[in-house]
Amino acid sequence: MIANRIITPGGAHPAMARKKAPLVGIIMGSSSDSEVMHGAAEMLDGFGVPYEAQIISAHRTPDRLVKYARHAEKTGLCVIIAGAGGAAHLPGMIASHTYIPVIGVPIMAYSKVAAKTNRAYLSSFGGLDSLLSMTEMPTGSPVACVGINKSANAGIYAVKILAIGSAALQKKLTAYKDKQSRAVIKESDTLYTSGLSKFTARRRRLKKGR
Ligand code: AIR
Repeated sequence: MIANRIITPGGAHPAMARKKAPLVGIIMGSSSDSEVMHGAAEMLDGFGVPYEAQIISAHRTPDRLVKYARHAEKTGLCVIIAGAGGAAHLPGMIASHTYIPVIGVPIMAYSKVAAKTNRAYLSSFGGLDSLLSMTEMPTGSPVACVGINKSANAGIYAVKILAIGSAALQKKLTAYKDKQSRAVIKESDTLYTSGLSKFTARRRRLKKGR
């Protein structure tokens, strides 16, 4: 059972009262997705939203997928972020098994091991296969979907869903947006004063130094 999702002016999400119990479930089809999916975790960390992460494959562990849906409802997860590459059925299948909203992260599958052995190491369709698997869900079983590898956006979107019931998260999201705007304006000021050539040269230098 999910605890009463009511607005608590000035307070945290009501479910947060459960001693940092996870509110978001991050799942991925393979350990090879973890690098990409880490972006969602970082975002949730930034907003102080507790989450849990697991590997569930719709094809390799189909029974576990059904069990996870039950587990998610029992734990009281409010949002599930599901990432998978290739024939990415994980978000859709989880969504079919639960009322919890699911945000899909299409992943451009990449294998370092395969790259070393010269086998094909990139998804033949550059992640589009995965994206379409998520967005083309049949009517009645929707999945929200972010761009290819854009797990950070999935994290922010999960926070936005949770913010419906949390004035504290609403405040944090507003501050996040303000910070973003200030950073862009600052960059634009620098560009304006230094000129495009100098600005670009400096940017290239900084990128190289990374
Ligand atoms: N995958 C795993 N089970 C079902 C699917 N669609 C996906 C993973 C990963 C890709 O297959 O989500 O993106 C390649 O997985 P691996 O384990 O071969 O690296």
